[in-house]
Amino acid sequence: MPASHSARLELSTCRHMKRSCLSGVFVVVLAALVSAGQQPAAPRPNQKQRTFDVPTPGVLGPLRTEPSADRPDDRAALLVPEGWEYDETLRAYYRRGELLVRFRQSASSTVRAQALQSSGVTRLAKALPPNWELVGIDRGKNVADAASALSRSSAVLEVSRNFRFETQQIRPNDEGYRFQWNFDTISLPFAWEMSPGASSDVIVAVVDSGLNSVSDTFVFSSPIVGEIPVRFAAVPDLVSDGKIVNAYDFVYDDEFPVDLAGHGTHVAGTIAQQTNNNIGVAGVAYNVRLMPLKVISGGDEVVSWDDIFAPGNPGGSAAIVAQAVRFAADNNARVINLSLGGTGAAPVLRDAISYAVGKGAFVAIAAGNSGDEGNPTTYPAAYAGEIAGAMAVGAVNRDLRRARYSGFRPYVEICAPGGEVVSDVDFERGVTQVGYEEISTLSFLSLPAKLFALREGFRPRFDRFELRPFQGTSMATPHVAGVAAMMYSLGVRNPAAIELAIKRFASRIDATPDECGAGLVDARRTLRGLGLIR
Ligand SMILES: [Ca+2]
Ligand SMILES: [Ca+2]
Repeated sequence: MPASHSARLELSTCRHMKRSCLSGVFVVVLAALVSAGQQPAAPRPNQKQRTFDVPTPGVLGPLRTEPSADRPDDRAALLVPEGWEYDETLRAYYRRGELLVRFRQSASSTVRAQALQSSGVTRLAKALPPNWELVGIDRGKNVADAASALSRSSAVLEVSRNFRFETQQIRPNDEGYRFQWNFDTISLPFAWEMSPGASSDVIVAVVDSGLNSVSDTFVFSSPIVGEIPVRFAAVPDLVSDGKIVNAYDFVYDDEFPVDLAGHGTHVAGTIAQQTNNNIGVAGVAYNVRLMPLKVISGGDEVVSWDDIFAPGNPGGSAAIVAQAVRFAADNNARVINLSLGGTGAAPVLRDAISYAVGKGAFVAIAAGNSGDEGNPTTYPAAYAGEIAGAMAVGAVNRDLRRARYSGFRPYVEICAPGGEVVSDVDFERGVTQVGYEEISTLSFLSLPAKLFALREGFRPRFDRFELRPFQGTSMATPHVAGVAAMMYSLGVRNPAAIELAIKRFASRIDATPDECGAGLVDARRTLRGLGLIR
């Protein structure tokens, strides 16, 4: 058996639509076009030039469909739960007919009893701090009258209503947060109390299809279609000053890992989307810095835009992914996200991951999307079981069952929400993040149609964005990467210790160990379990 085929890895997004009519026959068409030399230009392959064009800011468009019902705002409707009153000025609930009274230390029990009786209240036995009593207003008496009567008593120091307190989970105000069931599922709002979005000293490398960190036009020089200018924009609600470090494009060998697929953008968003800023959606570890490393081209297309602009590019090969993983570790990435996989063994990638873990980086790896297609062994996920500090992540749907596509094998160590959608606007069941407005990327076209469109002067553009509900173990993986970043920011810096804690404090769900390993990642229990509450 040959020792080192260079296996091609694929992104682990699983779109609801079956692969379009692209097939080997069109790849042959492409090859024929190349060999026929229909374009005279023969620039160097895999090259793109930044133009320093007039910057065009990215636009985050509106939702494509009406969402289903909003979370009801009981307060706005002034629905008051049984036994409580609502103070509109304070915007606070308090127990109906109850007051808390603090007596002077010197007041005898007889004096106290007299004060209560004359104020029309009765002591409710509770073990409160010394000198405090909880009292109930006697039937037919008025609360305000009772409170002022108590206040006038020389035995009484303070009177207050018995207000209600709530858990201080942070519910972000991002308008699309209502779609992020996946964050509630892993108890992220509670975990944010302990680590609000991790911290900027943690760098998370996203080894994927890229991420636009600049707004500009790049000219691709393709031996098939000549020079094609393509517009990109920095991803809105994600890219900001100082957020991106050591970005690199291993496919084109330059510092601009522009995303022509939308996958890397979506995955990076789950990790670090700007949060609590009123727009778009939220991210798990929203304060981290991102290191986008482009190693792979399109999503589920056989021939992606990258394959047209840079035919023969090595994107997705085990070697290029291994190179990026090593680069991440050497440049201080503390967490590495690998939302990719394939059925070819890649020992070089096993060693790259071990190398990264040895340098102190935690690695999250997609378990693979072929659970309902023969459930083959998927790499590099299959290596995770033997590496303490690298975890293979399976996907659950909104019902907390294994998503039908999620690979189930003994190497699956943990699950996270990956979604399971019925359409590409299924915000209720998908993992929602910022992606491209698909129509402007023209990526839905078949290969011949793409080539035709280019010749007719149409250009794909990557500067228009909208919220996209995706599904896949690709979408599950960044949840675990984000939780690892939160742990790291709280001082847990050993990848093996991070893996151990994530497993130990996972929630049990209705899944076998092959399906979900230790269970469903639980951000709150994991952080709390480490005694990290401040
Ligand atoms: Ca946001
Ligand atoms: Ca492991």
